[in-house]
Amino acid sequence: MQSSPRNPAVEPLFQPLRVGDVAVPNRIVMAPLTRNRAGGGNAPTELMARYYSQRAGAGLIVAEATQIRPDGQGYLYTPGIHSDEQVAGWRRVTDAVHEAGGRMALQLWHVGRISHTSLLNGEAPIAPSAIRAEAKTYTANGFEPVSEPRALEASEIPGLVADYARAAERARDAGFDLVEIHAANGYLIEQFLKDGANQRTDDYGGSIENRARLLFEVTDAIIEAVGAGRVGIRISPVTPANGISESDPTPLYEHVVDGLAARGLAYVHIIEGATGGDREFQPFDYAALRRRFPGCWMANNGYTPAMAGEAVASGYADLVAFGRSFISNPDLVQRIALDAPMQKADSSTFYGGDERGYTDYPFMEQAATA
Ligand code: 8OZ
Repeated sequence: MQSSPRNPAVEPLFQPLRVGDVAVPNRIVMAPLTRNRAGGGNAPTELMARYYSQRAGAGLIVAEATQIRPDGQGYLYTPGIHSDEQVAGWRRVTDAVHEAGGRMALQLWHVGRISHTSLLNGEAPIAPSAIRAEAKTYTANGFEPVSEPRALEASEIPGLVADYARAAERARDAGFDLVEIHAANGYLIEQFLKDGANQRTDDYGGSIENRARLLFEVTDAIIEAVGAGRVGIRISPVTPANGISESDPTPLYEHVVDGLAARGLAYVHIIEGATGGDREFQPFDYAALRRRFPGCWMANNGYTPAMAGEAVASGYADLVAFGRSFISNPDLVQRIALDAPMQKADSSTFYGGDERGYTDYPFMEQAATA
């Protein structure tokens, strides 16, 4: 059935592909989605294993953003990948997804300045420069403005890079097929990249080469740990998410993508426009950027199945990531193949809570008999 979908416009999404070292049966990716349902010690739970295994029909699942170390956390109840308990929790998740026939990447995250002292034992968040973001985070007191960060010392950077590599090793030990470096949405790596957040005067600030230095040091350390064929990265050249800004994104991202191409990364995952919002937020030539990268190109942001089919047919994208529609349609791949109706996602249950709005969205057969 999946090899001959009812709607010819989505046929290109059902061609298998190699993504670095990993073979995927279709081009439909579950986007990383923060759901704030980790358990004690920020470890993944059985409920999370159920949620992800329900969605194993995806060509690839990119698990939610996961902090690489304690000061990488910016919101309550997000999972980590720095303790043995967290590795054991993720192992139950990847086992469940693999048993259900799926493949899974872990998104490696450090929030940088998008955090609050109450989540960091009273310490200030770290950032390239001591510039507070115009952004809110979610703490025990609800939504609160983020705290003023402190500028990371250059001497602290080797330890940070090593912690990214250690997290990648732990992800491999937890059974993930790939890791995805989170270099998007106004978090730490993007704070270094973009001039609205980086005013450093050392080797990590100023020129494009310097602002991209942390990204490449992290990428190289992770490649060393798990191999380039198991590493992807997420970027968002023009997003305003979490108060980030860049005065000249085109040359910055040409430099970034050229460096990623030279390193043979498995994939680049790109958010077009404003994250979760306007695709046309700011003009940017995504097709020109894509032509600089020979590996797999994963497109994201507001794609319909027909748009995704066209993006793959045209050669622009190899994979397309879907977010909201995967929340409310665990069998999204089958629904796309059958041109079946889509269920709408309830945004009131996106962040935090229990199984409601998480693992209780019906599959098609259930929906038909409900
Ligand atoms: C929504 C809420 C909290 C975090 C991202 C990790 O934007 C996130 C995130 C999304 O990349």
